Amino acid sequence: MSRTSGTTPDSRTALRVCPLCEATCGLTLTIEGTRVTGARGDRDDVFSKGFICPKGASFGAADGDPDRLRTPLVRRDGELREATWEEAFDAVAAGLRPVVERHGPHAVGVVLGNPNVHTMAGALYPPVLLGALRTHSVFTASTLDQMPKHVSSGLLYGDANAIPVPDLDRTDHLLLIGANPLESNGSLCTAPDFPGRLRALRARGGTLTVIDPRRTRTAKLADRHVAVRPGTDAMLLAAMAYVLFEEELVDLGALAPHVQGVDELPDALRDFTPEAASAACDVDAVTIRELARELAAAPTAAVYGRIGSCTVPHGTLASWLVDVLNILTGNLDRPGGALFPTAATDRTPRPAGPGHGFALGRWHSRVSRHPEAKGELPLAALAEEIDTPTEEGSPVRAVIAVAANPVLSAPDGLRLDKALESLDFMVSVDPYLNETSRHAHVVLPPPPPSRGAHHDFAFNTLAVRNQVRYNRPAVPLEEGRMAETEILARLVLAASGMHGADPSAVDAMVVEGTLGKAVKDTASPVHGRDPGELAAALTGENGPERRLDMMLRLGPYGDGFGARPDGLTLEKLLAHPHGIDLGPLASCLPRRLKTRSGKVELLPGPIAGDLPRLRDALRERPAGIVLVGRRHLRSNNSWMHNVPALTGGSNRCTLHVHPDDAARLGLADGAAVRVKGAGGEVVAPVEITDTVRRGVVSLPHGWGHDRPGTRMSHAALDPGVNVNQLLDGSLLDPLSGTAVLNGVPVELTACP
Ligand SMILES: Nc1nc2c(c(=O)[nH]1)N[C@H]1C(S)=C(S)[C@@H](COP(=O)(O)OP(=O)(O)OC[C@H]3O[C@@H](n4cnc5c(=O)[nH]c(N)nc54)[C@H](O)[C@@H]3O)O[C@H]1N2
Ligand SMILES: Nc1nc2c(c(=O)[nH]1)N[C@H]1C(S)=C(S)[C@@H](COP(=O)(O)OP(=O)(O)OC[C@H]3O[C@@H](n4cnc5c(=O)[nH]c(N)nc54)[C@H](O)[C@@H]3O)O[C@H]1N2
Ligand code: SF4
Ligand SMILES: [Mo]
Repeated sequence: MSRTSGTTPDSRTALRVCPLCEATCGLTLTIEGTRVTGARGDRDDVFSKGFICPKGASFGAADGDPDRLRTPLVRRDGELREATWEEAFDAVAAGLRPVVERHGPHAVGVVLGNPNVHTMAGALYPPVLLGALRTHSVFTASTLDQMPKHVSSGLLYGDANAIPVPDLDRTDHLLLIGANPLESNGSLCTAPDFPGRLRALRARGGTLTVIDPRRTRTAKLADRHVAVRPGTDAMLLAAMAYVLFEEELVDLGALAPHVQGVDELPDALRDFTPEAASAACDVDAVTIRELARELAAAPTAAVYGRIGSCTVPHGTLASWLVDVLNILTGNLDRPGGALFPTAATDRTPRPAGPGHGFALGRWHSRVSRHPEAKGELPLAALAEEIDTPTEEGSPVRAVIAVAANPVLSAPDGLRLDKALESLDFMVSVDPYLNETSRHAHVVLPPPPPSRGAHHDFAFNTLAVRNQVRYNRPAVPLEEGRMAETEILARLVLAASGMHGADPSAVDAMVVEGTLGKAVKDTASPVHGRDPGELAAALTGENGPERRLDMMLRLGPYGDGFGARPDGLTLEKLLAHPHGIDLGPLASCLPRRLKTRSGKVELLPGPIAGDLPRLRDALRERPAGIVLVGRRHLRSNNSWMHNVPALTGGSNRCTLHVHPDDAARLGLADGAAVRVKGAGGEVVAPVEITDTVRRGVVSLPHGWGHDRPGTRMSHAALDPGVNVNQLLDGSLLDPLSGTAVLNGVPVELTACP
């Protein structure tokens, strides 16, 4: 932090990595007193090099939003009232423990939302909470998002978190499926200035192909745009793999000795001829063949799929096929292709060899018997797990929601509203009183981001360049506020019958457990050492910092507690406020594999078992209109519509309709249209645009801020409608439990 001239005498600057999307741009904040009054891109940031987007530039406005809660709220006589932290945690302990004791651990549901991947607290404490509760009722935003990719990675590589990312800066050919990084700034591919990196790809002679039913800003940048019929990418990708075999274009390159199952693939894919896929996908067979040939011919290439390839009926198969294509063309794990990042806080790399593998369906949801995936049940099934009794097992009676707004983010919010209202107890850790937290008995508000320390545990494992950054709080915590790390540590204590204990005990316990395991691990740099001595050597101002120090030192670049003296420590990181660059992505197979065979398992059983369903889909061709989503650069899921600087203009909740469909259905631009789906109906203004293909309409998510009992005054002025009300939660990708949010059949009627 330093003083700057030119503004008021008490103005200064502080560095902070932006938590508002996955790009993790380094910002230089201007701070006057305790207020963040400006944000610009940090030109010295080792990763983002000065890039900033309009959302990052509004960091101060989002941080200083007057509607953010300042004190805990506790429900008394039916009303949420301001309370002290002590009262709030007393109420949490008193609300949760009886539910566990009376109905068992699974009666407590834990709901984790997206912002957890953007906070240190969200990375460090939920695993401890889940470990303490031992509940099977775990629901996260992943089952509205990337769970298909986790399942596919779990099956292929034995590690659900081993997600290859496209080597954006070096690839010659990028095939981008169902992603719109010009609005989203990228996802499962952390890359500050994604748009600039795509332009650089084209400038160096590379090619960009975009597959999307909408002609997005990203598609407009591309060499080729393929407007696929929503929900059919898995068939298109299967047909591309078919062509690779048929035309003898398969070449695994250096990966060949580490892959099993290649020989079984042609038979498994035999029905997916380009001609068969063509009708289902509405992409001509010639184009499908060209896409496959271009991929095989490129010196290096990467296939990358995101939301539009995940939140669809065959999301896991599509996610698997993305990697299959990378593997068959020799592009997995090689520079210019798709590689696994190595984050500074990753576990100690271990020697190659067989691992524990990945299992699906170790337990099932109570009502619809959905299999668990990665320890989670589908968020789309939360409402029924609360409101539907069964002969065996208790319904969910209490909910702990951390940074989650499922009433807007998940299917059928009206049903979820009722279900949450019926709970014995609910606690929300959330800065806002919104559509979901209004149902809580206790709301625990974290301070604004400027008041918290920051490290990207999750996104560094998905970044296009290995690097590490850490920021201490830009502004000190005010009297009466509590860091989110402490809130979650206290929540762990309250949920596990240790209410009132010192929250630092939670960190100490994790440190003891982790170091205890590390010293017994022959691959660890601290093998054989005394864990007590290692714990005493940790630096940091508080528990979370000590845990970060421990992870850095045990990690792949770490000092190994003295074993590699030049290695990374928290102290060293603090001496580099703009971060430390750890180099380009590098090959790491077979070391990274954790499958039982120790190989990439190309055709895993659950995938082979799901292929017949995809084969059946070749013959389906629904006649009606289908709905897809869209994101806007100045928005973020459900919670940023309260920042005036980021609303208005093109950031509106309108239904995009193709001119031909509008004419056929008698819909006028700006007029109201009734949209009806399986879960309900909404009325939205029509926006006629040929950026959507015929037969497809698009409505953004995260809107519908018109419920009573919320406190988001600006968002309520232009509430929009909740697109997820059109869904009834029954449509899922069966392997991953991910809700189908794209390619959903709807009916449109002009409103008089
Ligand atoms: N139809 C449709 N639905 C979708 C999607 C779609 O594409 N189409 N996308 C899906 C995707 S990808 C996702 S990730 C989900 C997101 O679903 P959710 O995670 O449920 O929703 P968010 O709007 O990201 O925000 C969750 C909550 O976090 C709170 N919050 C913000 N910052 C913090 C913080 O620092 N700490 C804490 N404790 N809370 C904070 C917000 O106030 C909000 O209540 O939505 C999904 N829903
Ligand atoms: N500005 C902004 N940035 C965000 C967010 C935000 O809400 N706003 N949310 C963040 C989150 S939580 C996430 S997960 C990421 C998501 O990051 P992206 O995946 O890049 O997000 P989207 O912009 O929704 O892009 C999905 C695209 O898929 C297309 N699509 C829909 N159905 C299909 C289909 O069946 N096939 C194909 N091929 N395409 C299809 C849609 O038209 C859309 O253009 O963005 C993150 N960044
Ligand atoms: S691109 Fe994302 S991380 Fe970068 S400034 Fe914008 S919102 Fe923040
Ligand atoms: Mo997401």
